[in-house]
Amino acid sequence: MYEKPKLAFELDALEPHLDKENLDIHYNKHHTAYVTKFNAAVEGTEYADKELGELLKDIDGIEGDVKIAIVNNGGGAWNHSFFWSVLAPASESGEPSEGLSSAIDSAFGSFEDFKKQFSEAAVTVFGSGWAWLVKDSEGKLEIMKTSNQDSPLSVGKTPLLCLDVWEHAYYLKYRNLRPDFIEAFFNVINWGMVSENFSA
Ligand code: MN3
Repeated sequence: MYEKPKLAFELDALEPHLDKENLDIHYNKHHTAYVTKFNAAVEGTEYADKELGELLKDIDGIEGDVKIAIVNNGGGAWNHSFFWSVLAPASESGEPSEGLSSAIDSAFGSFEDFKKQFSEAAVTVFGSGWAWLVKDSEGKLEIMKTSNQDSPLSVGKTPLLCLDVWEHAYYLKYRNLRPDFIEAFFNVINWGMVSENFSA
């Protein structure tokens, strides 16, 4: 049984960058739906008591309809939980740790170059999906995009930061202006958590 984590901030705490109404629907409706459907799909199966992140890592060993449910609804449950964890009110956003900062510099050139490349990835996700900062098994950073609710865990990457660019993530406030949503997101990144993810 997967349980949706509580938000570490109030629904209006990311205003004006991420608005309360959209966050409310996103967290309380969309995320809840993924969790409910995932739990229903694995109930009574051998996967019911497995840790969701481990299921997504080992997805190649799973077959049939339950695999599709784990990828789509399990992925949706995990991705959103992770997304909330890397958000923070602008006043608590902080900065990347020294270690993460130098890894960003060596992978992308500078923080500004990283921001540009991450934003470009997020803008160019076609249809629904996510942009990610991940590290590979050797600790090297890269930016990747996934479609729908696919997880970097399923291709051996460790997520450090992500951005949901499904229209449901931003449409109430930003309408068709995904680039404005991406720019706003950079104000409410929980760099403390991203740095922890990097050094873990
Ligand atoms: Mn979403």
